[in-house]
Amino acid sequence: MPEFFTDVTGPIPYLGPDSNEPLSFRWYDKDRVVAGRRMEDHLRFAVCYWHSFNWDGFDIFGAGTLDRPWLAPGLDPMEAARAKQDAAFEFFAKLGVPFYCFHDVDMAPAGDTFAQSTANLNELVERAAGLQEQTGVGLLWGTANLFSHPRFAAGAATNPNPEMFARAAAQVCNILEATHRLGGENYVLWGGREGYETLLNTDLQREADQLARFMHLVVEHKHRIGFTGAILIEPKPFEPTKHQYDYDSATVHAFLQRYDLASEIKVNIEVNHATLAGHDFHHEIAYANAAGIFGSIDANAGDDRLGWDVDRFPVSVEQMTLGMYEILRGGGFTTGGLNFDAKLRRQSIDRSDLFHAHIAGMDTMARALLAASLLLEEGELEANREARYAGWDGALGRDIMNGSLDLPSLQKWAADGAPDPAPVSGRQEALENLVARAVERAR
Ligand code: XUL
Ligand code: CO
Repeated sequence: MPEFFTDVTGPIPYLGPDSNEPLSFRWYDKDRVVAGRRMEDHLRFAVCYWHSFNWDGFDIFGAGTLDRPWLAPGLDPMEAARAKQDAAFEFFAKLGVPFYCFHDVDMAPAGDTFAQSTANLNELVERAAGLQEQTGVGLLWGTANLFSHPRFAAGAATNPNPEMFARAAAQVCNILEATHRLGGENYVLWGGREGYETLLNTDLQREADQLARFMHLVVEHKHRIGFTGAILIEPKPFEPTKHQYDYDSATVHAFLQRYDLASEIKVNIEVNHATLAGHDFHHEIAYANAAGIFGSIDANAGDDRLGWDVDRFPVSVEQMTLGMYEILRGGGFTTGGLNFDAKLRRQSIDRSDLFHAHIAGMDTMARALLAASLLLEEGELEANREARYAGWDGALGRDIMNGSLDLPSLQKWAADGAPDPAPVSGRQEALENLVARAVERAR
């Protein structure tokens, strides 16, 4: 196959923090053991097919700017898809990532009929299986695009027309089976248009029931075909719809409990979706861990002054340290990983820009891992947290929590002359200094 990224030999080497070589890792040293695990196994990086290979830089104001020859109009769609696949796997291998992620339509062109689309997908999935074997790159997750085609304008599972539901289910059946065929470690459901624009035409109750039915169908089929990966929902509060049903981790958790799905489905948390929901990234992880539904991460970044999904590559070590800290505190990834659901800026038109973007993201996450594991190892944050709640392990705390004290008993406790409880410092600034010191010292 002809090379596409001819300027880069790869695999990108680790040359250490003092390296001036732009095409090198300064922090991501995949075999280095951190907190008992190789960096590569901790971070489980994945490149996403859609932003990197299936997007030519178009936005709502203008046409594509990027050099993606397989997206040019008029090509034979299957030939173009093969060229795209070759360039994608060449990139994964040269970058040196263990995983990738894709939507059905990123890899395979839609045919004139559903049967033709299925045949296209199956052919390219077989080809991907061969490329995975050749390169050693695995599939972190597959997913269905149920939002781009005009038929899904009013939603897929939540569409007012059951025929659209059926069409979406058929599509998911194909790509779930393809994900299984490719040894995918997870299957992701992003409810792209599962939401509403106006309540004036929307039946909330029906749409929630439909969405749950859809999820149950996916879970049933996962077990039927013996797919052992995790099913993950990716929360997002809005965009494209005004109100998305899978708003954030807490909303998704409530939905899963309401429809008896909490033991079957977890969440794929995306940084920029968390911030759009008005949360910190690490809040979403901590919530998911506390609820037992943490799955995987879409690593990217928003922009402090822009209220939409800009999907930048992550470059803030501080922000990512707090996220990695919550991930490590929860025990680290099992089937999940860090998928760069991030895209180049429209002016980054050199082929090598895709390498620079991923190197920045991977080094940022590697530094964040080092800082987070230093914080955990030194243990001051956890010791502080434990000391702060120590009263709950004493007699009063235990009796409140085990139900042996009712309101009148607590009234009696206060009336019997218990001393007024004295507030203690929350020490926020001191703790923030601990984090800053770890970020500075982590090597
Ligand atoms: C959209 C988004 C998607 C999902 C997969 O905001 O994040 O790319 O990750 O459909
Ligand atoms: Co995403």
